[in-house]
Amino acid sequence: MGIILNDGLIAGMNVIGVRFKNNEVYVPEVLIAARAMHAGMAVIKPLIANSGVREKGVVVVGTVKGDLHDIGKNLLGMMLEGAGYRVIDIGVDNAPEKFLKAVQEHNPQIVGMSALLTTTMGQMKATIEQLGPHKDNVKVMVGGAPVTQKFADEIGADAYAPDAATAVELANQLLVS
Ligand code: B1M
Repeated sequence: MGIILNDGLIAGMNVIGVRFKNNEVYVPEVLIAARAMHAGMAVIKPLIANSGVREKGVVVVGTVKGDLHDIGKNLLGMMLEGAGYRVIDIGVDNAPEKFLKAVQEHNPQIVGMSALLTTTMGQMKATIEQLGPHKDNVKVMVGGAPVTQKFADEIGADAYAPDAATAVELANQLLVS
């Protein structure tokens, strides 16, 4: 299972990421690769479910209000699922109230917010504020191209991950902290 996921699907996505950065492929190819990864994950999902991997915890993931970018967030969700988490994906363009509703409804250990625009990053702070007292019971992780560790510290997030693989490692650490 790990070989299919790590050496196949994720390795392929990493190749696309590098080529995209080098302007060797463009948005359509990135979208095609993301779709292929989704299709591959759908095939191996039942195997993950039956492989005896114990559910580690529940993670709510979503892109913040005003932001429609979801490729990175989807990749994060897939990698978390592959690592044994139950992922509640609330999609894109989520107002702080929507994150709060998802936290109340699903009682996750971690809520993960993604933002790809400098203009939408601020919604992460607004969401943490909206969580209010619920923030004591859930760890908040943030990520996305414009987000930095400094920004995460400033808004009171519990963790910042520059990529999906690091996000999974940090999720594991957050559960024991
Ligand atoms: Co947009 N876009 N886009 N775009 N887009 C960027 C982000 C931009 C940097 C392009 C540029 O100008 N160079 C720029 C933002 C500038 C800025 O604010 N600094 C930009 C812009 C301006 C816009 C529009 C405003 C363009 C316009 O309409 N004028 C518009 C905004 C729409 C909106 O959201 N309201 C727009 C629209 C779009 C498309 C719809 C065409 C499409 C999105 C399709 C989709 O997502 N379904 C799109 C795309 C594809 C991009 C680029 C080209 C690629 C983003 C991507 O998917 N990367 C992007 C340029 C770039 O990044 N080079 C760009 C691949 C993906 C795997 O990486 O999402 O970074 P990424 O995720 C990584 C990490 O960031 C991290 O892990 C992932 C994998 O390792 N990560 C997390 C992400 N979330 C995380 C959460 C975590 C932890 C890690 O914890 C919770």
